[in-house]
Amino acid sequence: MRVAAPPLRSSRRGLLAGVGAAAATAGLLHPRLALAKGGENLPPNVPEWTRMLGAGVSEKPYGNPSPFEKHVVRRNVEWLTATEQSSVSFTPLPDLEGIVTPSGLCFERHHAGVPEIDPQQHRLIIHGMVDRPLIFTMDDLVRFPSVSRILFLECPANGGMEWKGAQMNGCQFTHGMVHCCEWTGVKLSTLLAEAGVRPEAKWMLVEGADGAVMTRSIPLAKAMDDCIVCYAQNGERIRPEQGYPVRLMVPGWEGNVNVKWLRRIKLGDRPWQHREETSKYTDLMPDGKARQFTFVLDANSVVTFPCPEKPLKFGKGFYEIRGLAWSGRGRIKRVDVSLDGGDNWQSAQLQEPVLSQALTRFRLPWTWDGAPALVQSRAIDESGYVQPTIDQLRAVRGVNSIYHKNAQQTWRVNPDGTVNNVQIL
Ligand SMILES: Nc1nc2c(c(=O)[nH]1)N[C@H]1C(S)=C(S)[C@@H](COP(=O)(O)O)O[C@H]1N2
Ligand SMILES: [Mo]
Repeated sequence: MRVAAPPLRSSRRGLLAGVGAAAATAGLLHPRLALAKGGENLPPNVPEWTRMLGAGVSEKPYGNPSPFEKHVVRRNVEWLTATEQSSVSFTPLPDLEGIVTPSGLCFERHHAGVPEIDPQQHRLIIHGMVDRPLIFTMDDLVRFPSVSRILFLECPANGGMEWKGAQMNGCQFTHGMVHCCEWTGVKLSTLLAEAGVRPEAKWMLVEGADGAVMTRSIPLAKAMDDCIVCYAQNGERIRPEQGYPVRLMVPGWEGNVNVKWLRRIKLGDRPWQHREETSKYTDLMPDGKARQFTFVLDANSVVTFPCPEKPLKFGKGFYEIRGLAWSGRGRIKRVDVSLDGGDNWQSAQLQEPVLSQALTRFRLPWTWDGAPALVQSRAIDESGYVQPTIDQLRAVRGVNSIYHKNAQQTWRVNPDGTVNNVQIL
C-alpha cells in the first residue's frame, strides 16, 4: 500500500484545525513523507509488531514504562553529596508533560537513606500539650475521613548550586528538586482534635522514623489549617522513597518540613531549635545573619522546552515553548515568557485546572528564526508576587545562600539549536 502525499497533508490539516489556536500552525511543520526503502518498520511496510501476538495480560502484574523510555529516570549529581544515603536525586522535568509527576520519577531527598518499614509495626504518636496522648496504627489512620489534594513539593535547595553563577547545564539539575502528586490522607486537624489541643500549644514537632530522625518545628496554625497526614500518592500507597507508610504534607512549605516516615507529633509552646532549623535550612544573609523559618516557597518557574537536554533539533520554524510554574502562596495567576533576555514579555497560556500550591503547566507557540535567543519565564502568583531576576534576588539575599533560590532562569538558544544555562548580569 502506498500513501500519497496530498491525503496525508490534508488529514493533518483537519486534525490541527480541530484544536482552536493550533489551527494557526497548520502547514507550518511540513512533516516529510519518508517511505521505507528496505525491510524497515516504516510505511508502506507492515511493521513486525503488527504481524505477531503481543504480551499476555498477566505477564506484568505491575506495569512499567516502555523500554524505549529508559532514559527518563531520576538522576543524581555524584560530586554534590558525600554519600548515597544523605543525598538527592532529581526529577527529569524536561521529559514530563502535564502537571503530575509519576511516582517513580519523583525526586528524592533523604538524610539517612530509605528505611524499609513494616506498616503493621509502624505507629504514629501524638503527645505533648494535648488532653489525650494517642498512638495510631495505619488501620486507624486510614479509617478516618480522608482528603485528596494535588500538591507540589519542592526542596528549598532547588537551584541552590546557581547562586554564584550558572553551574548545572541541565534543567533536571537546576530545577528538578520538585514534584507534584495527588496526595491522600487524613487532615492533621482531625487527628489533633482527637487528641485535644491544649490552649497553650503554639508549635508542633514532627519526627521521622528513618535513621536521620528528621525533626522540624511547625507553627500550630499551619498544622490546623491544611496539613495532611498522607498514606497514598497518585492513587496507591506512598512509595518507600516518598515516606511509606505515612508522611506529612505541608502545602506550599519548604520540602524539609514535609517529614517522611512520620512517627511522632509533639505539641509545645515554642520551636525546638533542632539541627535542621538552625545549622541547616536557614538562609545566610549578606549581613552575616541567618534567616530562620523561611517556610513558604515563593513563586518559581522554568521553561522545560527548550532547555539544555531538549535542543531545537529541527532548525528554524515552529516550536511550542513549554514549562512549569508554582507558588507556595496559592495559584499561579500569570506566566510571562521572554525570548530576548527580559526586554520583551508575552503571556503564556496556562493549562487548566490551575490548582493552588500545585505545578501549573504553561505553553507559548514560537516560530524560531534561527537567531540566538535568551528564553526566560517569570511567574506571578495570586498574591501579586512576581518571580525576581537573579540580580534582584542577589541584591536582597547576597550569594552565600543555599536555599530558596527562585530567580528567573535563562536558557541561551544558540544558532545550531543547542541550549545552555546562562545568567544575565
Ligand atoms: N524523615 C525524613 N523526612 C524527610 C527527609 C528525610 O531525610 N527524612 N528529607 C526532607 C527533605 S530535605 C525534603 S526536600 C523532602 C523530600 O521529599 P521527597 O523525597 O518526597 O522528594 O522530604 C523531607 N522529609
Ligand atoms: Mo530538602
